[in-house]
Amino acid sequence: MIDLVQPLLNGERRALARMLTALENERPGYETALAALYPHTGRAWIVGITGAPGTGKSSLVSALAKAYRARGQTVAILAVDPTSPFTGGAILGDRIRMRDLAGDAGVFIRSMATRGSLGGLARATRDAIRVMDAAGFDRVLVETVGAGQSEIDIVRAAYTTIVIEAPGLGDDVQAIKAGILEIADVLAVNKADLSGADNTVRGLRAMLELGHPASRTELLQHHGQLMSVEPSANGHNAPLWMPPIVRTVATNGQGVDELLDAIEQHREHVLSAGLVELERAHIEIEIYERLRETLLLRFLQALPGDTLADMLRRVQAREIDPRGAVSELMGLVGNQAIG
Ligand SMILES: Nc1nc2c(ncn2[C@@H]2O[C@H](COP(=O)(O)OP(=O)(O)OP(=O)(O)O)[C@@H](O)[C@H]2O)c(=O)[nH]1
Ligand SMILES: [Mg+2]
Repeated sequence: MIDLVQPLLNGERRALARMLTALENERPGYETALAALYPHTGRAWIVGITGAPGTGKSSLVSALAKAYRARGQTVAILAVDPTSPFTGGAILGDRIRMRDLAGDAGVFIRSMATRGSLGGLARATRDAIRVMDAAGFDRVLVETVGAGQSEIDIVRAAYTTIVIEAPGLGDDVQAIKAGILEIADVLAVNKADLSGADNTVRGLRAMLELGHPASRTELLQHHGQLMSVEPSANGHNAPLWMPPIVRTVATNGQGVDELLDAIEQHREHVLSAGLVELERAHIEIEIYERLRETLLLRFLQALPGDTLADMLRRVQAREIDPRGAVSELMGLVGNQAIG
């Protein structure tokens, strides 16, 4: 695997593709190669695109990629599908949708489906983003479907998150999970050519005004304008970002330039408000997750035979309470599990 590192850094697509396959399949040696690539990461701007099935994520991602190419920037696209057990039909559809990007050396497209656990997918996604970053792409666009914890986990690796809504999916705006709205840096109302788009925009605006942190914080008079503020680490008050709502028609490109502008404005905002802090927060989350996983694994490996099964039975039989069970298990394994 390690021999893929240099060609990948030189921008060889085959090396990039092989590295992504290696990390997806956890092929021996992939971790060493990832570690060698890590110092070359931190340059790409990572954009997460999420939303309910069929809202037009893939169409919008390929339209965005085209718009970025028109501005001279290179783009890698990672389509993550937590619902599909293997690379199946949905991905084939995406291939067709993204066909007009084929043959452009400034665009790289890759899809990834669930292998084992969702946690495993989130980890593989992070790694794949890093590999694309190291390969030198200016922007990495990560598409993920759904509504729940899985895409929130995936989107945590992004610097700018776009949440896509569309009218006419029977998906009432009121039903949007507050959680998904809270992770949005930019809201796109796609399929703006369909009737009902105005309602979707209105609903989103109402929810934003009610629920967004930028509208909850104190409003200060600043340069003759009302804006909300948050204290930043350097002691200055940086303006809070209020997610803009952009109407798009992915199928004809309408609004796509505006969406791209909104992403770039958010990027400027993050760069001026402190990318260092955002990155530190991402790293902290990742390290905690990896530690938790590693420690748990070691602990379970250190437990003798059916101790755990036996303990579960005793808890169910009310012989011991769950807290007592954990404490007894800890006593059994002691420090050798984490040594
Ligand atoms: N009328 C209209 N149709 C659109 C628009 N954008 C996408 N579509 C259509 O909506 C359907 C779904 O588009 P996709 O881009 O596959 O949506 P997606 O969110 O990636 O779907 P999944 O990945 O399956 O969740 C396709 O038939 C598109 O042609 C739009 O702006 N207007
Ligand atoms: Mg899609």
